[in-house]
Order: sequence, then C-alpha cells, then structure tokens
Amino acid sequence: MNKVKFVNVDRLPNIPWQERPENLFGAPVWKYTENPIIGRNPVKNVARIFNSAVMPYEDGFIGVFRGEQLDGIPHVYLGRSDDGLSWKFDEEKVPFTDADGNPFMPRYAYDPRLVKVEDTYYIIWCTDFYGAAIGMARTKDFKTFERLENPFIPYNRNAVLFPRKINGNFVMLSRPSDGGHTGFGDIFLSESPDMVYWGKHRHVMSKGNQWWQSLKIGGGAAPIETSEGWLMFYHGVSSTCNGYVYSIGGAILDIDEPSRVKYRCKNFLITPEEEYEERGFVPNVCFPCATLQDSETGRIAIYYGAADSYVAVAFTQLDDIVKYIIENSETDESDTEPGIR
Ligand code: BMA
Repeated sequence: MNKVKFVNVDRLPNIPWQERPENLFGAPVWKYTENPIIGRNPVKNVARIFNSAVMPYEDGFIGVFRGEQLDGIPHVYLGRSDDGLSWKFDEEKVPFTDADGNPFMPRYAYDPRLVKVEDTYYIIWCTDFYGAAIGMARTKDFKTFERLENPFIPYNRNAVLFPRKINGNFVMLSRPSDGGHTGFGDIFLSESPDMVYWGKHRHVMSKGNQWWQSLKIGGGAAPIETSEGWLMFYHGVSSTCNGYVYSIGGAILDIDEPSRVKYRCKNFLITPEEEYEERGFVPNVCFPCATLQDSETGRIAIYYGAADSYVAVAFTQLDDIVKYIIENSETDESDTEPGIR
C-alpha cells in the first residue's frame, strides 16, 4: 500500500502530541497519559464538560463544549486554548440568535460538533425540536451565532457535517433515534445544496456483527479526507447486563460516494479501560466528537468524552490507523451498496 496522505488538510505544527508508547496492544491508538484534560466543575455553573469538539483557530484552538449546568441541563459553551490541552471556557452559554439577531436559545443542546466548510464554521448539536433532533448554527467570528433551520424531523442524534461539499452539495451524517436511550441505530447521510433543504438520503452503515457495536452506532468526529477515502471515527455501543458500553470504531468511506463503506474495522479502536472512562456520571463511555490533524507529520489527535464526565484525548498516525482499519476490515453488502433501496 502506498503511503496514505491527507487531502485538503493543513499543517498544524502545534497539534497536541505524545509519542507512541512501546508495547502498544491492539489498535495503533494510544491515550494521553495526562487524561482527562478537562476535569469536573470546569467553569462557574457547569458541573461537567464532555462530548465536545475542537478545531484550530487563529494561533491556537477553539471549541464548542457540552456543559452540564447545575440543574443538569446541557448547553453549548465556547472554550479557547493555546495548546489544545488546557482550556478556558466562557461563563455564559453560546448566545444563539435567529437570522434577525434576536435571541433564539435551544431548550437544551448536547454533543456539539464543530466543522468548517469554506469560510463558515457550523455548530451541530442535539436539540429539543418536540423531541431529540438536530440543531444547527453558523458563525464566522465566534461572536455571533445564527441558528439555521433544523435539518431533520425528530428523532435524530449525532449529526456530523463533512468538511467540504461533495458533488456540489453539503453532506451530513446522522443517526435516526427514538425519544429515549435508543436501543437501535444506523448511520445515514443526507445532502443539501443550501443547508436548508436536505434530501438524497442514503444508508451508510448499520450496527455491526461484532459485539462492541452490536446495539447501535453513531457518527463521531467529522470525516477526514485522505488518499484512501474519508476516514471516519464513530461510536459503537454494546448492551450489557450493567447498561450500555460506548467504544470508538473506524471506517473508510468512498470519497465521491460516501454512503459506500470501503473498509470497516471489526475491532474497536478505543474502549473504556481507564478509571476516567469506566467511572463517572455514566460509566463505560468513550464518545468521539472531533479530531485535529497535521498534514506534515500524519499525526491525529482524537477528542472524546469519557464517562459523560470528562474530555480525553488519544493519538494515532494516519498511515498506521488506515493500515489497521484495512487489515482488520469486515464489511457486508449493506456497507458497500450505495445505500438506497
Ligand atoms: C448517548 C448520548 C451521549 C452520551 C451517551 C452515554 O445517548 O446522549 O451524549 O454520552 O448516551 O450516556
């Protein structure tokens, strides 16, 4: 296999990084030894921050964070960092407005993703639209945040935008759900010419045969463009006698027709093993929401929520992770077909 290259990915010399440890077991992904990077009570009136998304901005990093308020209701908070590891948060939630600039706050907002397409940053979260559904907003300056039309009717969660248009349209992954803790779930994608009207819905992949992803799956970080296809980190859930266990998996989607899965790793890449992943508000959760990557070195930093209590980081190298996914790939017809029936 030729060396895998990032496509449309910039240099990021200050990407958080730690060298790969010796004696790494399983997938070529290793957890930051100083995890978690965000502990409890991280800012006034917020008890926990987890399931959050970051990206490079100006000379440092910016992020949208799921902050669980003291009344237990989650909202989106903005955070900034010089090094991607140590974060300062705004004390006020992100002030979403309508198109006229009038306040238009969601009743709750959780699991935010942050994706830049062309010159605009999009925030996508799970909102209350007469039930759990997808909320979206855009900003160019991280000062004003204009909400967009909710793309889908309820129930839906885990929407993730691709970082560029494909065949002229915006493309978004999502996971149709129910109003509760959703004991099922496959990943679909939808296209839009304008971020208002969504259609051309396609099935991408279903929950897997492997036990770690046998209950449901859902989108995680924004897909990363590479010479092998779109590298996607997603979450997979197993149902045990003690509740759900959330692990992180990897797949590679076709570049021009991303509803076709080229490779899908049968093994999890990250599973709850550390104290901060196994113990917390909801134990046994590793929930990816973002990555950072550096075109020069092939380094990737994966940001994930741990135990619905903390933010943690793990590292991998593009070439190694793609090779591992390909070598351990197991797909079926519902993965590789175009996704329409
Ligand atoms: C899912 C989402 C996530 C959460 C996970 C585990 O349904 O609500 O925000 O991390 O459950 O509690």
